[in-house]
Amino acid sequence: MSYDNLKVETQGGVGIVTVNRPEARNALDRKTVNELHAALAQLADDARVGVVLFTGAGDKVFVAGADIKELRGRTKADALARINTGLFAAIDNYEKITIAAVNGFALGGGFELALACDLRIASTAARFGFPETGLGIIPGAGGTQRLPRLVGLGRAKEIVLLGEVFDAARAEALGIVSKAVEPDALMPAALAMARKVLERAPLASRLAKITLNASARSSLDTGLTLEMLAQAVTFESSDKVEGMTAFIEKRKPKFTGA
Ligand code: CO8
Repeated sequence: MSYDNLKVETQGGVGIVTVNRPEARNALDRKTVNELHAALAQLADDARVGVVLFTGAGDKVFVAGADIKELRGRTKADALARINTGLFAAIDNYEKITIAAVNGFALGGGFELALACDLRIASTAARFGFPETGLGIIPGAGGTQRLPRLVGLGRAKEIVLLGEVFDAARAEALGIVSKAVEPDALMPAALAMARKVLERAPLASRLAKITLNASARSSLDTGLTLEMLAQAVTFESSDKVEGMTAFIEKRKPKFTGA
């Protein structure tokens, strides 16, 4: 596959998707959104890939949100067609584990892209914020829903209603990112995070992601039932036998995902 606005590569079991529109500070226009869908499909089909990592090209910007020049002409029909929300729902529900390596400004839709990922790590150069209310819109691609689930309603209201841009240290203190590292250390640290995921049983990780996501979307009883059913699946898996046998035999497990 070839892309105009993305770089897509694989390293070990990690698919690395770099948003690359420097002239627009990596803003997400319709074409980039379509390319991100295509990249997700390509990496979903690649059996070698277990983790997909998103980052931005350059050292200043992760993703500067939606393309404002394009967004200005959008209508309610476009919003109802889920152009933006559909992408982040696809990432949230993606069958592989996702990591946002936030290398710079993550504003508006860029912040929402990071929020849709399973794990987030930032460079100390990263900056986060929702400028939307200053543009006459709301963070409407998950921002008003995923952020409060992560940081609580009070903090989310402060971030959305004041629209202030905040740094990586505050993002770390709020639990938005796991940690903030020096810019040069970001990709090595993000890849190390990916490798930790890859060492674990893929089916178990996938089922854990599904049940964790459900915790924010369903009642406790429904979530606990789903958890029980997911565990029933792991109990019948080869990876469960391998994981426990390896523990007893004092060796590293060799998981197959089955
Ligand atoms: N859209 C379109 N063009 C942009 C965007 C953007 N979001 N951000 C920057 N650009 C363009 C500028 O217009 C400028 O173009 P030109 O050279 O033709 O004048 C060029 O990039 C450089 O911009 P700056 O000079 O501002 O660059 P700086 O390095 O000084 O600043 C910033 C970088 C801080 C990122 C700054 O550009 C900025 O604040 N950008 C706007 C950020 C913003 O308001 N984002 C929110 C947009 S609304 C949104 O995201 C709704 C969410 C929808 C979900 C989308 C999911 C698919």
